[in-house]
Amino acid sequence: MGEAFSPWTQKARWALEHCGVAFAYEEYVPTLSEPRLRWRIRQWSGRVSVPVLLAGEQVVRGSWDIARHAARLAGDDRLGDFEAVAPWNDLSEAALAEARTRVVLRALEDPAALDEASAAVFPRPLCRPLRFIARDAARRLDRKYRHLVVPGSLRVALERTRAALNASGGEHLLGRFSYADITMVVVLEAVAPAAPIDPPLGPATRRCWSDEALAEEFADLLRWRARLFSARATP
Ligand SMILES: N[C@@H](CCC(=O)N[C@@H](CS)C(=O)NCC(=O)O)C(=O)O
Repeated sequence: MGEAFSPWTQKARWALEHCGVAFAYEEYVPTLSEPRLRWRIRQWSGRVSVPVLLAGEQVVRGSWDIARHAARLAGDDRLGDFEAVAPWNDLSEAALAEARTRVVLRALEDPAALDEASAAVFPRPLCRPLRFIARDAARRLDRKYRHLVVPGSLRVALERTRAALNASGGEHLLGRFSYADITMVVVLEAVAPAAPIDPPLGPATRRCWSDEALAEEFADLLRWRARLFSARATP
């Protein structure tokens, strides 16, 4: 279960697909899907978040554990050495935490973005009158995740990615394709979203995710992503 637009879900889906693990994807709608998720993972209190993988009786929570699970099932090192990947995942988590709060705060300022979020749930004519529900959900997301923000993390992640790519031949962070590349490519969703998702981001939501100044400054990283996307199938 995941959110198609969420970089964490994208990490998990990409890892599963790269490892050839078959799975049935189910979309999660914040707040509305929460009771169903809690029931399925038998967790009645405390925070829940997605992605979550239900593998028989086993519940695998979070993109990192899902990627490790996928690698174990693949039985080889096609996602790389997870010890070497871990610092990249930490950078990615910090960058995405900052990006998420930025996206949520921008959406709160943008009625069109709130309505696009509602359109996933309500018929379009109801989105405007029910905008208060989307606003409330966005405020809740802000409260739930704000404490994770370390200002400047997004920029640090982009600068380290650039430096490591320059030092390793320009294509892969750890010399060959690994989960490190996946974790950092998805960070670029918060610069210029490009993940091929269904349904695609609406124009207002896309504005919330985009950062024109960073896109210009880190155009080399966007070109790196384009090369990776064309070199391999992405979820
Ligand atoms: N460390 C987790 C983070 C997952 C996460 O932050 N998920 C957010 C994505 S915005 C989520 O579930 N949001 C919906 C909610 O909290 O209701 C991972 O790697 O999967």
